[in-house]
Amino acid sequence: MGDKYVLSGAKLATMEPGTPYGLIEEGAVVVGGDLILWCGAADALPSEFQTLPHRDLGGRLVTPGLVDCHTHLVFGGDRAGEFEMRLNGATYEEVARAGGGIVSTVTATRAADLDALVAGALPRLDTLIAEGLTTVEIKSGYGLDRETELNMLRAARRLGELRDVTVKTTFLGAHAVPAEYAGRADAYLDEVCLPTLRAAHAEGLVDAVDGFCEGIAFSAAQMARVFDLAAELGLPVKLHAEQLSHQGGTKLAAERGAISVDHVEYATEDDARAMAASGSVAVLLPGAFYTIRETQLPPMEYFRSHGVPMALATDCNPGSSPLTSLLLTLNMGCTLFRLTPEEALTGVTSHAARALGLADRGRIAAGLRADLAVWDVSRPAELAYRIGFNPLHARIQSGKLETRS
Ligand code: DI6
Ligand code: FE
Repeated sequence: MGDKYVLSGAKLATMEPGTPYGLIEEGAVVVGGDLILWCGAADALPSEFQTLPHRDLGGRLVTPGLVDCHTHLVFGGDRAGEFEMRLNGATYEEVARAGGGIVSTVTATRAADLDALVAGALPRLDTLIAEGLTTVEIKSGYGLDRETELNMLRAARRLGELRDVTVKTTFLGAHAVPAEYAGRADAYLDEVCLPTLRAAHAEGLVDAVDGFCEGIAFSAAQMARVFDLAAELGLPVKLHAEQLSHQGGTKLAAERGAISVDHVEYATEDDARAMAASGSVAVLLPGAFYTIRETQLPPMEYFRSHGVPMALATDCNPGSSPLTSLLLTLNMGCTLFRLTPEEALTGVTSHAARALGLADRGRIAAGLRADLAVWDVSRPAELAYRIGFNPLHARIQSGKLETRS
């Protein structure tokens, strides 16, 4: 077991249900190795911990370390040219149909080797970490051939070795149909996507399986085939569903017990019911909503009334969401989707952890991982309120405290 110490002089947003933010005004946290041993009101600190070294946080706010539960952090190239096209009037779908969009990033990603993919993603990861990130999900899906899909996942694993952060990998071979299989999506699944999923799983590269269920990508029936293999391999599933239109992906994902269903702007009340029944988290991605100038809001009221947990994530990707800030994501979740600041913070902590199937983080409680963020703010709402301001004071990953320089 590593260092044992007490964080004192802390205002704790534990994110434990029951009270707003699970707030403890004058709190303390006992860290032992990579775990939280105790947390609560400072005046209730058990005597056995009182002689440990104390780090006084001077009344700063402590939250769980932030979790970005939906990113495409690894890719080659960029799409600034496409950004310009859209501003000249083209829609996201038109750009995709004209051979741009996801497929153009595929070309750049195939041209990059493993080192180049890692080097390209590191500054994006470091930007997220500088805002208190402790766990991040990273998807494949810009290779769409065996070797490049495997390389993207290897790059994601390598990123987790290079930085003090937990990386969860997701296989997204069913992200788009590559040009060489245009009009032959099923053949792409049979000949490339499914065999590559088997190979990636055999190499220990896959923590979950995702897909893009959309008119410009894969149908629900095609996604069902990918999910069949995920089930055979014992891998959890999630889905990009109802982002641009209603395709029935949410129903399928819920039937398959998906850990999350993501985007969901066009989801219906029936979809919300199905997600509540399956315990799937709705992952809302305001960065993509903003970038493609979407106007259809996700059905937050149905998620609330049916008890579907809502997470927020960056969806960091070169096309629809070139966003590397979870703090800005909090602000966008509130301003664009009218989430409360508490819902937003829950969305990047406990609900984001749940969207990744991780029960050991996302809240501040004894027995959970000591992944924490310390902020120079006086109340939690300030994290969502400010735009373009980073108040991170320190990040604690697996019990190791790094003060921001
Ligand atoms: N939905 C998205 O918003 C991203 N992928 C997806 O399935 C877009 C990816 C891209 O445009 O590169
Ligand atoms: Fe995405």
